Amino acid sequence: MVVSGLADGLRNVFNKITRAPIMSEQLRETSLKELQRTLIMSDVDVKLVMEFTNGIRERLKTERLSKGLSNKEFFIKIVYEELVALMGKEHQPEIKSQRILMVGTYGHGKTSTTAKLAKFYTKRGLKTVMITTDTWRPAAYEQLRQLGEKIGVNVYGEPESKDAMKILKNGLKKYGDTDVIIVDSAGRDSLNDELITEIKALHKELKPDQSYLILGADMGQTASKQAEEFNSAIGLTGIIVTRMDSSAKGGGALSACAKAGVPVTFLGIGEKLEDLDIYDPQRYVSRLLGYGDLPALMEKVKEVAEEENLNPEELLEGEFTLKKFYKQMEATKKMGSFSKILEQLGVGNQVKKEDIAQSEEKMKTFKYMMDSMTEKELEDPDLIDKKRVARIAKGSGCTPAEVRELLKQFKLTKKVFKKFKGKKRMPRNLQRMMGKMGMGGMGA
Ligand SMILES: Nc1nc2c(ncn2[C@@H]2O[C@H](COP(=O)(O)OP(=O)(O)O)[C@@H](O)[C@H]2O)c(=O)[nH]1
Ligand SMILES: [Mg+2]
Repeated sequence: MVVSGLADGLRNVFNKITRAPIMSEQLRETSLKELQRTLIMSDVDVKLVMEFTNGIRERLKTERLSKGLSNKEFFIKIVYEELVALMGKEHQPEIKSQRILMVGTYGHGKTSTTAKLAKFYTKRGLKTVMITTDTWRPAAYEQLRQLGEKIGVNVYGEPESKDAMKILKNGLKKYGDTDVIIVDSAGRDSLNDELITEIKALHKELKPDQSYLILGADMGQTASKQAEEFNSAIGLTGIIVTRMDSSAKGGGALSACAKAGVPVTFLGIGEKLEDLDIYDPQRYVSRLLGYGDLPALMEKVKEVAEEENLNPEELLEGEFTLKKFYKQMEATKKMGSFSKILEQLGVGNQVKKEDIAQSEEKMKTFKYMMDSMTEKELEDPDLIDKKRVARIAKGSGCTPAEVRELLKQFKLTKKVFKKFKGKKRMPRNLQRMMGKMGMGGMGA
């Protein structure tokens, strides 16, 4: 997908946030202003842009900071989610027999997209035929015939005929029982009464399962007007936005379609027949931001935050034992992978890879040692004298020095926890602090 002004603008905003020491109110406001400017420049409707930033402000006010996320990360998460929402919903094409009517004005890629879709369904094992009812363009039939030849798909047309309805009827007579029937209709320079009458008649005859409007990304926000007009004429089931690879107004077109209430189903992303993407706003936004698999990463962030499920209050209850110490370390380890994810996003603290590897190694040996301890020792490590250290070392295949290190780490951590004990409310960032503490202590 083309790196448009939208992509550059968004990346700039995110980079500024990443580089800033903290997420100040000022940074938040300048970021929101920058986002507005960038979206408007990409031809997103001003009203939509205002709703977008107001939505972000509202969420920042009302939503609790997610577990384990810093203010910066939280901000970026919300901006990302709102951008995705602005661009509409994900499409899941049904891979089954169906009739598709392609409509639109001239030159937006109706004919090429007809062939792209034919290739799409053929590849998925469905027998497909293309029928062209374009009696307006002299070479319409020839264009489709050549495309059909390339992908081995039958094409029906009557190059000499001027009667679109008749062509459709004949085509259906011949190919009516084909799994997927795609009808490429004629366009006009603009949507006029004549075109509406024609596509209404074709629509009535074909009874399509899908009626797709083909729009070039260069339409930007004016896409919504055409979407509304075609929609009220024949009831669209979807829009295919083409030339996403060569227009900076793609964001405007996509948000306009979402606003018009007609789902975007596919994207044309090039001139070749395989240049067709199933529409997925998450993927689109991720690409804009330059994060290849941001949705996957966000999913991981969520998972880690949930899995972590570490309740600091619970850790503080009663005596701080080795078991609790281990639980805290495990959380720390997850924090490690969490930091790694955020680092990939470009927003996390820089955690050195060696630190993570080292701490994971340590976690393993700590675990072996703890497995060699008795329940009593785990509950009350003060019991562990020199003799017991030797026994634990032998049992776990570690050195006595390593066992002593574990006990030392434990005592240090216990001390910190004692400080918090009795305090009703934990500092919000205790988990992060514990994470850092654990990482630092173990990695050093
Ligand atoms: N770069 C790019 N060009 C496209 C895309 N879709 C169609 N085109 C080009 O747009 C031009 C018009 O396409 P065509 O299918 O004939 O449009 P129609 O008049 O709506 O049938 C052709 O040169 C296509 O190769 C796309 O997604 N990306
Ligand atoms: Mg055409």
